[in-house]
Amino acid sequence: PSSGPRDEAATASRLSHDVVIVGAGFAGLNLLRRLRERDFTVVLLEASDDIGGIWNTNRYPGARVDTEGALYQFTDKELWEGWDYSQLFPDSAEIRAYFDYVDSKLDLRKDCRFNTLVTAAEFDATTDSWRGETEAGEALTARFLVMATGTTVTPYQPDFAGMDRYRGTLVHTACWSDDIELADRRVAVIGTGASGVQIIQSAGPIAKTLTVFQRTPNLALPMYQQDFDEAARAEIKRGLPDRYAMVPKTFGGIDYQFEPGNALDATPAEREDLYDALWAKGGFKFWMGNYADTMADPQANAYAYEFWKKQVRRQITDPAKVELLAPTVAPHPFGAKRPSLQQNYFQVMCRHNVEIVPVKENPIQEFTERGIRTADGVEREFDLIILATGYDNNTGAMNAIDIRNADGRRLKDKWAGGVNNYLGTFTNDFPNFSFLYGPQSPGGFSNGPTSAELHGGCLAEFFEFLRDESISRFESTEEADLAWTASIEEIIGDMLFSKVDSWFNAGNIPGKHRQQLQYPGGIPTYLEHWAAERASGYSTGLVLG
Ligand code: N01
Repeated sequence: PSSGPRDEAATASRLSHDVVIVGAGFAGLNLLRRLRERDFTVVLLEASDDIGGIWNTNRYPGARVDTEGALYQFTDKELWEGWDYSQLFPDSAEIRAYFDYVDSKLDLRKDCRFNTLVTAAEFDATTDSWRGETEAGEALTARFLVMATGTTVTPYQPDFAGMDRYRGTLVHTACWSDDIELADRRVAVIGTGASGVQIIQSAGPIAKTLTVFQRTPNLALPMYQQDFDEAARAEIKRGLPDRYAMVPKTFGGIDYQFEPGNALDATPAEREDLYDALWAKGGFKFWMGNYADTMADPQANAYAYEFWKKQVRRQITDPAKVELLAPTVAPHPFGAKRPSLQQNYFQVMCRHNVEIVPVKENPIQEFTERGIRTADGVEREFDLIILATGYDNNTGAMNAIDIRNADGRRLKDKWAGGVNNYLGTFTNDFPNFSFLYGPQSPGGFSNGPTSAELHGGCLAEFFEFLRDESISRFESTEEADLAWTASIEEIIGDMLFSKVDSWFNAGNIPGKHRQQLQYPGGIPTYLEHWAAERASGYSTGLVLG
């Protein structure tokens, strides 16, 4: 509730902006655009030197998106009709070029401030506004603060013994710099998630030696990369309106659905036919286009794993690496960790200059001056060690900022024992504060640009409602936050995602409260929740004042 009568006009004139957005990726830029159209005064603060979010910072060799480029863009005709990606799965440089293109159309950079790290933000209950502080000591005030800080941003670096002793080059994939050479060097990669798979594909063919410290094999799926000529580009463009029309109707905000039937109800021949067809299509279709029970029923999931194993083992040319890369017994339910897309990963892993060290059986004991010693006592020497060890996903970027409510309570402390949000957007006790693509939103389970547009669209509409109704303050109720968390737990309880530690459930970070951090109900259901909230005048899970 509001703290009492106040002079709205006087308060507004004291605020530097209606809205401060933090983060210039798809989510932040989309919201900037949508709020500008509604005549809000908005500034977007970005820690790095340009727009593009993680695509501006992720520059390691091989970094590319694993959503088809056709869907990895904004969906309004004004933008897509003038843009073509050159490949089915564009690389990070081409996605940066896309952001340049968007800016050339929409002039977004003019409302962004780059190299502007937000270090703190505090809510002021007397003015119902936020005061943010930057690293340079600048203060900004706004009615509403929106974190569009991304979900895969804050690098996670395990605490290996002796790391500071190592004299070679040590780099996390998120911190890559262009002067790092792979060619003819003795390279180590720790981690085989999406980042690991991509950098291994780049390093293996050119490094002198490549040693991969693998804890869990990646159940990667075929990418089937394609280069597009002009005719292919034109054909893709013709299909875009229909594909975009599907996006809000699918679980992952993409252009295909899970197969309606269940694997358990299909005959072996029917299953094989569908698996063959999905495999041939490539991309995530074998995951998010598979039988509906694949992510829920252990037997259905086991069928999928057996097929995956059969396909992948055909690509493994070194018999000594078969069990390491495609084990007889599934390392975890297929798809419960986010699979990667691979182009020639298994071939690269089978090269003579590539060694796989299974660190579950033979853990990294310590870093030495020259390299890494494993528990078996063997020291391997490297010129370059690459940490592809992932991120403090979902909450890392927000927790890095000292965000406090009016009583001085820190968001980070509030979330330390578990995250409770409403709609993955609002959290009780933090008025006029919201976030996009973050914890308990469909973020990690959905296509990024889809989430940016649909989730961001809901938030922009909400802000417009507040302004139209002269409402200066909102927050979610504690009951709504708890109910949202409970609904997530209920849905995920029936799925296999919870059977393995991953960044979906914070299990990738030792000591982090383990909890499902993606909304697993799918985009259509998520949008229905927003629609219900809207229909109630935003009075179901929110308190307006
Ligand atoms: O991180 P990850 P990522 N000792 O957490 C291992 C997006 N993305 O950066 O599986 C040894 O998936 C860890 O092992 P385990 C995409 O959404 C997309 O690769 O925990 N190993 C795992 O192998 C993706 O899902 C693209 O047993 C350790 C790896 O490090 C998300 O970002 C490209 C370890 C971490 O994998 C994260 O991907 C890149 C330790 N102490 C990223 N600690 C696209 O293609 C961790 N590991 C779009």
